[in-house]
Amino acid sequence: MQIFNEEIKNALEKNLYEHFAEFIEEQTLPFKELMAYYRCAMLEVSTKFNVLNEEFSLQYDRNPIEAIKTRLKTPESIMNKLHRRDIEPTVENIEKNIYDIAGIRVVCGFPSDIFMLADALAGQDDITVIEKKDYINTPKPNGYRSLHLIVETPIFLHDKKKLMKVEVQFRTISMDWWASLEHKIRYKKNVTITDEINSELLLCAEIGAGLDKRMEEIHDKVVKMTETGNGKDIV
Ligand code: 0O2
Repeated sequence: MQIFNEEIKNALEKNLYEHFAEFIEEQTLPFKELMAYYRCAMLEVSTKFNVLNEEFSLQYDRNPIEAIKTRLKTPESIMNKLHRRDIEPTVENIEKNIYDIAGIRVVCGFPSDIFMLADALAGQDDITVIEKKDYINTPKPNGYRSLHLIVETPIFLHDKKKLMKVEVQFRTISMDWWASLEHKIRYKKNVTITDEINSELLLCAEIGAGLDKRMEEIHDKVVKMTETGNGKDIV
């Protein structure tokens, strides 16, 4: 009986491994291809921001963008997201259900630059905005601020055009600084984040938002002074 059970177990395991090997073989190439498409889409959109920054630099002598960061979601993170949503892990399902595989973070000097750049991107005739989450006018309860857009952009392959989704997160320097540190603090292993820590994080986010507002007001004042010629010597 024992030997019989062992045999069944071995057969089942063999079957499982064979299935797994088949799955990897079938999905690896299409998965790599899909990730390459997302990488191209990410390049397309980040080039658009570089062009906008260059244009502003030439026309208005200023750069609204402080930094552009790009990242492709890792296979592990994609699998976790599918698992969380109870979606079968196939390449088709990844493309159909996950919108933030290609991610671009645009870090700006002032909050108004964020909305100006988002409008400039949305206005381009090859871009379609699929989703918009404005966590600047309506911050998350924990204090998180950013403007998130999911856009669709075409990539041109040798024989076809493919529409790919890209997530763009727009933040000011202070929003980016807060989000990076909050993420580090919140995801420390084996630590429970208390209400007190949450309140402190929220307070820091609010201080950051206050500073953004004041810096923007100072900037506006200086721009007005230069426009009227009033502040030549002061600026
Ligand atoms: P990663 O590695 O940064 O991409 P969804 O992605 O739509 O299923 P959700 O929460 O509705 O889930 O999306 P949302 O609100 O658009 O936020 C997604 C991303 O925004 C996160 O990506 C973070 O990058 C950022 N984000 C959102 N909320 C917070 C926050 O409270 N703190 C920080 N630091 N970042 C936040 P991922 O998927 O978490 O990871």
